[in-house]
Amino acid sequence: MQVLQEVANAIISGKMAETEKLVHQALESKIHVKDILNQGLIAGMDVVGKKFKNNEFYVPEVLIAARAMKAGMKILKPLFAASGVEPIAKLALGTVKGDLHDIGKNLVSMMLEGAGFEIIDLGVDVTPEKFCAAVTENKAKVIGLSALLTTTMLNMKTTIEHLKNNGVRESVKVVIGGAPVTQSYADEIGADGYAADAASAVAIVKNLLSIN
Ligand code: B1M
Repeated sequence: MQVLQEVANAIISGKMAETEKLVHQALESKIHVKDILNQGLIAGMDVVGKKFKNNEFYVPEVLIAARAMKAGMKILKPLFAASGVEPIAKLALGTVKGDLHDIGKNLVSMMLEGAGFEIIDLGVDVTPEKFCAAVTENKAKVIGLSALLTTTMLNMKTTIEHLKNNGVRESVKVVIGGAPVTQSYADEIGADGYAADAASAVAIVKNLLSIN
């Protein structure tokens, strides 16, 4: 449908007011909320993720696109329950204990939200206990750990150990990322996945949850 392609294009070019106008237009045309979400907002963020991965887009373009996506989401969210739209899965994200860097984590959060996940953003300087509570209390299916310092990436290991010691490791997938983190570190500490950037994080989480 033409209007859904226009919603996606508005997101790709980061036009917030245009996105809002088109989402309202799509609703007035009686297009299903699910289609506006999947073929409009999510389709747009998908292209943004690919362009970011290919270095066609940089951080500012992604942030502007995410702002447009969030504006569209704000209109749709109150309609989700009545339309039977369920988030793909609940995911808790945070920057590990001792670490205050959150720009990358926020990008990952936006891309995952744009892909249809419900995000619990735990913020920065997140203790292993808080990550664990996101699983036991909020029933997160995935936890995402971000670290930007060689000193704090060690707290990824501590967090995984804490999950193990509290008997919840088997009930959650753990994905890690951040500039100093590597696949071999993920293997070493027993994480389920490692993502080098925000777009790969979406693909890796979907893969871990067997979502195509
Ligand atoms: Co800090 N800092 N910083 N810093 N900082 C770095 C990381 C550093 C490399 C700079 C340097 O020395 N060249 C260095 C770390 C050295 C090291 O450990 N090897 C450093 C240092 C030392 C420090 C302080 C210790 C400085 C000091 O006080 N002496 C201090 C530590 C504070 C603390 O955390 N306790 C500190 C503080 C700060 C600021 C507060 C000033 C600020 C953070 C602001 C904020 O985040 N709100 C800051 C910044 C901005 C940086 C640099 C310049 C930029 C980081 C960034 O945002 N990159 C950084 C140097 C650099 O990288 N050029 C530096 C952009 C962002 C989009 O990329 O975060 O890598 P990134 O995220 C990517 C991927 O890594 C991945 O996807 C993202 C998008 O593609 N990714 C994930 C990230 N998390 C993921 C999670 C996933 C999957 C993918 O799954 C869950």
